[in-house]
Amino acid sequence: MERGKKDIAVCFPFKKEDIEDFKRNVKEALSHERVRDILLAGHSENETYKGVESFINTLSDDERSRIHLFTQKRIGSKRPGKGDGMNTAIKYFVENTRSRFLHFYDADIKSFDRTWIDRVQKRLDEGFDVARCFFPRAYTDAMVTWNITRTGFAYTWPDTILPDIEQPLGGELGIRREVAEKLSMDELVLDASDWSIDTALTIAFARYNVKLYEVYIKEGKHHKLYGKLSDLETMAVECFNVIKENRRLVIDTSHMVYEKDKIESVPEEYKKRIAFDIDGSIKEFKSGWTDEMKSIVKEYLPKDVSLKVLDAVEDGNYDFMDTNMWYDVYDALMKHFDIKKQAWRRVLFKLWVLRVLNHAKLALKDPDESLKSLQEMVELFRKKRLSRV
Ligand code: GDX
Ligand code: MG
Repeated sequence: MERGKKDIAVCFPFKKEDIEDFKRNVKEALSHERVRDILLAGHSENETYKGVESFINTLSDDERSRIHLFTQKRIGSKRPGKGDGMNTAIKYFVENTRSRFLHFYDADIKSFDRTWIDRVQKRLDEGFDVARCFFPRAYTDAMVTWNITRTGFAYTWPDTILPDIEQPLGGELGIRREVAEKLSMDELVLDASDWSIDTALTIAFARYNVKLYEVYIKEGKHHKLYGKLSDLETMAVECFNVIKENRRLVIDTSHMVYEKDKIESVPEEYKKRIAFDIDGSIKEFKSGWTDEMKSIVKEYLPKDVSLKVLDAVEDGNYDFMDTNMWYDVYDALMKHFDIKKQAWRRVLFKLWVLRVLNHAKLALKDPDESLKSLQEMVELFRKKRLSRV
């Protein structure tokens, strides 16, 4: 660790958060001897923004002068969300600060402390261009990561390192100034104003062939929890769509340096924890089907899949949606999904719910086997796409 320098900017993008958690995280970052700038990129001048503004007014002159509080600009063309926040911060960093490194952490993390900055920065100091965190997660959690993103990367770019990235959606990462400069001019990234930003950044790092390190944060990311799977509907749809939109992009990572920490063992508590309400999700799956949604299922999914999905609407049986079936569904979604149509967005979400429920059943019965099945699913996607003519 280089001592005596203040050369890091830490950004917390935020929307509506518990102000006490947020304040504690800002204080942790401020207390780090190498942190020069704190960028607080708010969604709007809402209650959280006002709360953090009052908190800043209680700080010393030195601390106050290092904090930059602003609201996000309208940069991308998708839904105005976290991506506009991160992109506003990247541009702000490039244009208004002199720090050499930019770190991002979610504002709602309860387990964040200054050692996370050390652990990320250690790899940047070693010469990596990007260091991103990954965490132990419940075996029923990370369902967008596994069933949408890692599978999507394996489907679209099977011969790259992209499907191997542990947590390609993680919002905790550090980058060098040179990488930030490139990102601030990258159309694909700038357009990703919604939840697609994390995927867009991961794709950008692969395209730039950065030296990438994934840092394992063994104590885990404790943050505000989801209640129902429907809390993830927008995220699932937006994360899928950005892969579909960029499916023609040619990416070659054969010369890319990519290293990650080895995971020694996953704590038992993570294996059995259920990340969402199973019965509530079945009810949710069965409700709200319109004729248009049913027609989409009939018209665009392979016949054997569509019959089972339409039966499931009546009986809630999700046993068929295994990893093989999910490949056929994914293939159809990649060909036909249309984000502009509400019925399509709902169908994608419902199909994903069936996959998640199917996985959760296995996770409850045999956690280790269920994790293996997710890893095998990514390899299955990869193999099928590599062997296509
Ligand atoms: N400026 C801004 N604008 N910040 C936002 C917005 C927005 O519209 N929406 C969310 N945020 C902030 C939020 O306050 C928090 O600090 C961070 O972004 C993450 O949001 P949160 O609601 O805690 O998302 P969640 O579900 O925890 O997802 C995070 O982890 C996912 C993952 O690890 O898989 C988030 O970083 C996702 O991008 C990521 O996919
Ligand atoms: Mg969170």
